[in-house]
Amino acid sequence: MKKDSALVVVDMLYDFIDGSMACLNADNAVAASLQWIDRETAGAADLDESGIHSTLPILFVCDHHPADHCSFAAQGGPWPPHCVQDTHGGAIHEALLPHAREEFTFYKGENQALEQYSGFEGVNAAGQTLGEVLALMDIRTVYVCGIATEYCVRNTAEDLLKAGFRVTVLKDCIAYVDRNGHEEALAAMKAEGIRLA
Ligand code: VGL
Ligand code: ZN
Repeated sequence: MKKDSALVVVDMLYDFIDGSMACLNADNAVAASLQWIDRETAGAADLDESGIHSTLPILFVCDHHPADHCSFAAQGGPWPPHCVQDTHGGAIHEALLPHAREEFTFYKGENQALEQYSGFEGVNAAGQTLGEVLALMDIRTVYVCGIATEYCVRNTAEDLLKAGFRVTVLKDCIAYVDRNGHEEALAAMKAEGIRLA
């Protein structure tokens, strides 16, 4: 793994895995993401004292909605309630959690009145955006895994590409709402210049 690479894990949160919006392939995507991380960091003598890899920064995007978010059906939106702040459904899957650190965790969808599928402008506890933190670390190549292909994975990958990053979506490490939608989103991303690996 080159020094200028990072992994962005999008919405690997319980509501998208086995909760109110459980997505297809979610269990496989979690397992495959862990395998990818293990493979890419194998042999790298880069664990800091808290067991975090310094040569492969892993950044997490988290849907993080207020209970009356505009995207929920009760407010006329398309989705059931999901990823409500401070609920289990909004928590990162426990198998991935050891890789998460606060300054690399970015929240989106916090504004009641705003749908936000892209993690690019998600903010961490210090108020920095994902885009800012990647730029500060001189990251040029971003690998993306997570949920859902058609929504947050696609929007995040596209915004990263627009911002000038080389972007690779890990196609075995993503889960989706609908299989056809997943295939269409992959084809569209590929046509736009996002790599699939
Ligand atoms: C997402 C629908 C609603 C996603 C988030 O993570 O793709 N999809 N909120
Ligand atoms: Zn959402």
